[in-house]
Amino acid sequence: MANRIDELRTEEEISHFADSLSNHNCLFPKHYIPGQLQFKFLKIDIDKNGSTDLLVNDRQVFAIVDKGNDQYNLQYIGSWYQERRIMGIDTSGPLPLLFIKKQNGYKKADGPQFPDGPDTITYKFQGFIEYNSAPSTIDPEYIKFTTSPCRGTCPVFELFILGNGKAFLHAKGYLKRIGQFQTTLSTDSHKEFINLVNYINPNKLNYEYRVEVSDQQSIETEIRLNGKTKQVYDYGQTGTLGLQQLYLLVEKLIDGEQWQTRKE
Ligand SMILES: [Ca+2]
Repeated sequence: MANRIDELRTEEEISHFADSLSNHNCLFPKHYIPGQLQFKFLKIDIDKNGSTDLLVNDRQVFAIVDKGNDQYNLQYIGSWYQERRIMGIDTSGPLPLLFIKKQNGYKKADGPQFPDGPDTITYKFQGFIEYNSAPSTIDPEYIKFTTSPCRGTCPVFELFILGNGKAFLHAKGYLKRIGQFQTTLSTDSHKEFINLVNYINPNKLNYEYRVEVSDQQSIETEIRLNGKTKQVYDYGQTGTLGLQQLYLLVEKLIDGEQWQTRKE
């Protein structure tokens, strides 16, 4: 069935549609090309669910994904600090693969230009993620997340999740509940969590990621999986697309699970 993306024809129509989905007011660099809006875009079914989605490969690289019921998600590939560029697309497999170049560091005119080299990503777990052709299905023994305070209102917490789905939360600041809590993750949440942890392939991650900009929050992730412990320090919380997905899931678990106050 046709959707609103099928109806988009021109750059102007796409930019208006994207702006209506975004709080950003600088999605397109209008001031770089006065009076003329030009960017590369592609209509593609990025999640292979039968409905057309849109990829835009410009100063901001993003997709607009049809979520059904006339709802659309704007999904950035990269961030303001870490630019990506789509270099090619392979649609021969079950899900399209995007070949990208990524930049590491703060985006500025005299900054580094894509020193990190190529990567392959796909759309999975409701977002973009580094492609893993053979994810394992091992239950992690535990995972621990620790966030640092920041100058603003970043949530400060320690979250400890055991392989059996039991979770312990020490909520320290800027969360709707403060204190010590525990829960057992719902079956769906637990399964989603384990699938994502396996998909990001923790042992292949760097020990440290860092954005070159001040006043960001850091998060430390410690994963015990398949007899190995991996620690990842991520200043700026944009280390990889997979880690970003994991942090979003952590946010969802803290907000959405039924937490009970923990008695000492
Ligand atoms: Ca689709």
